[in-house]
Amino acid sequence: MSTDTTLDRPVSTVDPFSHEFLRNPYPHHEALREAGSVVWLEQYGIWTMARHQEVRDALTDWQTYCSSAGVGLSDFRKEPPWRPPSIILEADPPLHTRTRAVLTRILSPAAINVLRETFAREAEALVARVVEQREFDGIADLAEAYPLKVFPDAVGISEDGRENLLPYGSMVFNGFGPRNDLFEKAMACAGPVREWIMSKCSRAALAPDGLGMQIFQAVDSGELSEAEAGMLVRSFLSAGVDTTVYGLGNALYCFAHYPEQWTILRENPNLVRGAFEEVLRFEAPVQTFFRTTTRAVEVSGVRLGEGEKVLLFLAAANRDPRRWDRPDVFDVRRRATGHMTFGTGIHGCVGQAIARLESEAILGALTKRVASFELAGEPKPRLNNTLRGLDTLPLRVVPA
Ligand code: OVM
Repeated sequence: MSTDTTLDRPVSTVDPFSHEFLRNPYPHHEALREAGSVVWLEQYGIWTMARHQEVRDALTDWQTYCSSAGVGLSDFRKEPPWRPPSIILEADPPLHTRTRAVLTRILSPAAINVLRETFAREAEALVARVVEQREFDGIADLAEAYPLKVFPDAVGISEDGRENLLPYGSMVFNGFGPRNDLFEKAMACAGPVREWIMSKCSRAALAPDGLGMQIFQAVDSGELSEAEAGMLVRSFLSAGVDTTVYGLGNALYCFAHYPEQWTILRENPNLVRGAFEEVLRFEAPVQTFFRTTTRAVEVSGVRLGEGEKVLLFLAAANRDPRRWDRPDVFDVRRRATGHMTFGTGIHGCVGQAIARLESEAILGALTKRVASFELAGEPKPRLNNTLRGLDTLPLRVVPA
């Protein structure tokens, strides 16, 4: 009898970053949930949690499950990060507390509501255009086109070079996984893309009335250094585009796939907010994040050592039958809040008011103009180490 040997621990040989897993993660999520509260992934020598309670508990306990060693597979204490760490995502208190306070203020629901009219107008115009076409690509023409217009406008970024935003997001979100083929491919054009991104993060590059310049106003009030402000603009450009592109794309996919749910939404437009939460639960655009243990900790009788990586399966928690009734049913009427797609705790998505605003604008405009969606071709997945979504979604709409 000893306390320093590994107790019986559930083990899996699955590779959560293989193409096979990413193409259809759901059977693997179930297997990981059923294997136990915490499961050892042999291929990577890391832990994973896939049940709702355990994912939630780990996200809430930032003292034990830290972010400053990186929220991807790579441990920043053992290998150099591929880019300077984010001072909000990849930080712990007290640094995180200070940077988070600034973004919490700038991105508060009340502050973001100021954007509502502009976001609604842009959504109406774009939706009118694609509905006119009858057939379009739900990804390029809507899920990408909309955030790529309204978000950089809101941040206060110039028009030129915005085509760098998606390649940068691909680098960032593939970068949370292993150094596999997906990461290598995303990094192919890394040099010029990073240069463009960093050039847009300075005070001089930002419009005077945007969200970016509001970060620099926190320098003037003594909350941040000039360099920190630039790094938080980088966080906007890293976290604010792909997440919403994949979220909107997944929403379109769900309604093309479950037309009766679109009918329910059209008949009850007040369900739009809840419907988007259900999309986030059911097809989570952000599937996973990692934490690193700061001490040895016991989880349901299994001992995790200090300095170990833990892969938190947000998307598996979202379909845990211990938490949800009929978890594999897409139901816009359900109470989907409590899903883990925005995370929870001190690192819970600080931009969620913008994500919700974009989805309300687009789904609201679509409910007025689209009677139904049909697939005009086979949707193609866009595989990513962290994100789940589509490369193309050929749609045909029946106008209202
Ligand atoms: C950041 C960052 C990057 C990617 C995602 C994210 C979901 C944050 O650079 O701070 O939050």
